[in-house]
Amino acid sequence: MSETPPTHPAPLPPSLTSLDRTLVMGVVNVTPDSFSDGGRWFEPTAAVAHGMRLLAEGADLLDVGGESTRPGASRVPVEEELRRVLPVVRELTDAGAVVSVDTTRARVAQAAVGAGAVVVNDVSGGLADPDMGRVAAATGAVYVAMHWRGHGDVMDDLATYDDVVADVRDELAARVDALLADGVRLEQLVLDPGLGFAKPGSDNWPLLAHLDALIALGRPVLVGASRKRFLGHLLADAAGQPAPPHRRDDATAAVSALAAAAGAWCVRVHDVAPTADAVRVGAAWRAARDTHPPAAAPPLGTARPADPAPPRWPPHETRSTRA
Ligand code: PMM
Repeated sequence: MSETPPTHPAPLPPSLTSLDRTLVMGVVNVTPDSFSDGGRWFEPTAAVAHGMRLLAEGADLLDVGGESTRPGASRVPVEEELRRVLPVVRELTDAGAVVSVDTTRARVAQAAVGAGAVVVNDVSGGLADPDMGRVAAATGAVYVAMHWRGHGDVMDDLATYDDVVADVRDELAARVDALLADGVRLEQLVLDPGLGFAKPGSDNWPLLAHLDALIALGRPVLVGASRKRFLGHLLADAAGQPAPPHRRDDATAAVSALAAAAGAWCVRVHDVAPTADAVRVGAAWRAARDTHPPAAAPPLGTARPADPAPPRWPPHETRSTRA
C-alpha cells in the first residue's frame, strides 16, 4: 500500500486541494435509465435539487451525467445529452458547487466546462471519442480517465483478463501515454479502475484490494463502486437473488472507508451521507497507521518480564495484623 497521501490534480479549487482526506463525489444522473437511480432526477429542477441535497449531506463535488453507462444501455444522441446536462451544470455551478461532467463526448465536455464544470469524467478514458484528449487538453480541466473496453451494449463480452490488476493498470498507463500525446498535462489526470465496466463480479475485488497498484502510477485515483452489480452479488439473499441497488449503500460505504484507507483521492457515490463519514474513518485509519508504526513484538512463547507481585487487599493489611 502506498504511503503517499492523496495528491490533488490541477485545477481544483483551493477548498478541495486543502482537504487531507478522500473527496466525496455525489452522483447526479440526469437520465431516465441509470441502473441505480434511473429517472428519479431526469427533470433539470429535480436534478439540481438533488445535487443541492447531496452537497448538504457532505459531497465535495457533483458528477452530472446525461447518458447511462449501464450494461446494455444504448447511446443517447449528442444534442439530447447536451440538453440534459448543460442547464444542470450551469445551475449547480451558479449555486457554488464544484461540478464534474460525466461524458464520453468531447463536444459535451467542452460545453460543460464552458458552463462551469471543472472536471471531465470520461468513463472511456478517451477511447470513445478521438477528439476527447485534444479537448481535455484545451480546457485544462481535471480529467478522469477510467479503464474501459467498450460501450454498455458490448462491455460484458469484453471481460477477459490474464491478470485483471496488471491488465487494467497497463491499459490505463497506455491511455495516459495517448492523452499526453494529445496535449493533456499529467497534472490534469486522475485514474479510475472502472469497477463493473467489462468486469464481472469476481474481477472487481482484486482491483479494490490492489488499489495501490494504480496509486503507484503516481496519479490520484477515483473509485466508483456505488451500488454496482458486484455488491448486489456479494449481498445476495439465500435464493441467490442479488440485492437491489438501493440495498447496496451500506456496502458502498464500507468500500469507501477501505478505499480511503488505501489512499484513494475520491469516491463516487449515490448515497453521500454514509460515505462522508466513511472517508473520515479511512483518513483517521490511514493517519494512525502512518504515524504509529508498531514497535516490534517479542515472538510468542519467549520469556517475558516477571509479573509484578499481585496487589494486597486491603492495602494496609499485613500478615501480623491478620494473625
Ligand atoms: N460508474 C458509473 C458512471 N460513471 N465514472 C467513473 N469515473 N467511475 C465509475 O465507476 C463510474 C462513472 C456507473 O454508475 P451510475 O450509472 O450509477 O452513475
